[in-house]
Amino acid sequence: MKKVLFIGRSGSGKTTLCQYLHHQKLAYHKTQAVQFYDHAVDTPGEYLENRGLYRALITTAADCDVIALLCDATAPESLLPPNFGQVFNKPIIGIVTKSVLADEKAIEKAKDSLWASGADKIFVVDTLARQGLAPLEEALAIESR
Ligand SMILES: Nc1nc2c(ncn2[C@@H]2O[C@H](COP(=O)(O)OP(=O)(O)OP(=O)(O)O)[C@@H](O)[C@H]2O)c(=O)[nH]1
Ligand SMILES: [Mg+2]
Repeated sequence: MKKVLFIGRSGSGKTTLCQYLHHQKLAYHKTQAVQFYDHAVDTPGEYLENRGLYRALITTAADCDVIALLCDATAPESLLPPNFGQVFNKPIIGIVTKSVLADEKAIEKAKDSLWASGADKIFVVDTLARQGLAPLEEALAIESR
C-alpha cells in the first residue's frame, strides 16, 4: 500500500479524504500540524498557502510514495502553482473534491489547474457523497469497501 502526501488549500478536503481512506468516521477538525496516518500524511492548508512553508511539504514528502494535490471544485482557485508537482520528484495524482457541489465547468477548471500543477492522473470525487472514490482507492491500492 502506498503512502500518500495530501496537499491542498484549507478546506479542500484533505482530512476528510484521509479519514475515509482509513475507514474512520468523517469528522471535521481543522488540521493544525502535519498528521500521520498509516497510509497517508495530512498537511494543513497553510503549508500550500504560504510559500515560506513549501520547504516543509518537500521535507515531509521524502517518506511518501505519491503526492496527491487536491483542488476543491467549489473554490475560486486552487492556489496550486503551475508545475508545483515537479519539486517532489514523485508520482503526482490530482484529486478534484466536492464534485457534487460543483457544475461541469467548475470541475473542468479544477482539472485544468491540477494538470498544470503536474498531475499525471486525475480523480474526481465527492467524499461526503461517496462518489468517485473506488478508482482512487484502487490506484492507491487501499482495500475498497
Ligand atoms: N460536499 C463535500 N464536502 C466536503 C468534501 N470534502 C470535504 N468536505 C467538507 O469540507 C470541509 C473541509 O474539509 P477538510 O477535510 O477539513 O479540509 P482540509 O483540506 O483538511 O482543510 P485544512 O485542515 O484547513 O487544511 C468539511 O466541512 C468537510 O466536511 C467533499 O468531497 N464534498
Ligand atoms: Mg485538514
